[in-house]
Amino acid sequence: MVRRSGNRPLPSLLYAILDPAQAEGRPWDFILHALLEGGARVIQLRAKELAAKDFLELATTARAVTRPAGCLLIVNDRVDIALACEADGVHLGQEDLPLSVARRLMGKQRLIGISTHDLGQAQEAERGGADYIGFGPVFGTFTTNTGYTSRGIESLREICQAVSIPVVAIGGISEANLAEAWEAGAHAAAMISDLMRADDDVAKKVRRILALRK
Ligand code: TZP
Ligand code: MG
Repeated sequence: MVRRSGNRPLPSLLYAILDPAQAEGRPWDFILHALLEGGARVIQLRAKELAAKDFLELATTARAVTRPAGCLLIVNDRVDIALACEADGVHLGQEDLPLSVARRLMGKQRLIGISTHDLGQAQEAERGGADYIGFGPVFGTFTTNTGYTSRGIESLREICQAVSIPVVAIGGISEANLAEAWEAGAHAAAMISDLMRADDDVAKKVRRILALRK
């Protein structure tokens, strides 16, 4: 496990989400290496369309390269796969395993992030012992149908003020607008499509993003 330091469970302003289904045919391992080369130090694996054994294979390969790079690996949705590949954490939505059950399975050392869409869910996740929350969709997104309208930057600001665990902004975040999310108080900004479908070099994109806040 990559150790986290003190009360900073997410050691990066960028929370990169690697989702092979959003990569428009680009090989996922190529994108993974580019993310690491660019300096991504938190990567979530999201693979809703993959069978468990294929997801595990992907996660195990990702673990082998993220560990030496000092990059946190978070598995989306699946506690079993997170444990099996020795990920640093799991990210759960409102319809996934309850936080209390996930904590029992994951233990105290591994991270648990919870997707939230309003103040009540954010506060509940914090009370329940989540290490961080995702909040969104902040902006419009075509990547997934969350069933929620865009929450906007002012709601993000409100959430960031209301909870003391890190907030990861998600939904329609791009290189062009992620500074707005940081400015609103988000600890990190999560990106799927803007990274997966980058026209230019993904490593260069990550470098440019991280340089925005140096
Ligand atoms: N949860 C809320 S919005 C979203 C998820 C998984 C999708 C984010 O994808 P993108 O491409 O960064 O808008
Ligand atoms: Mg989920």
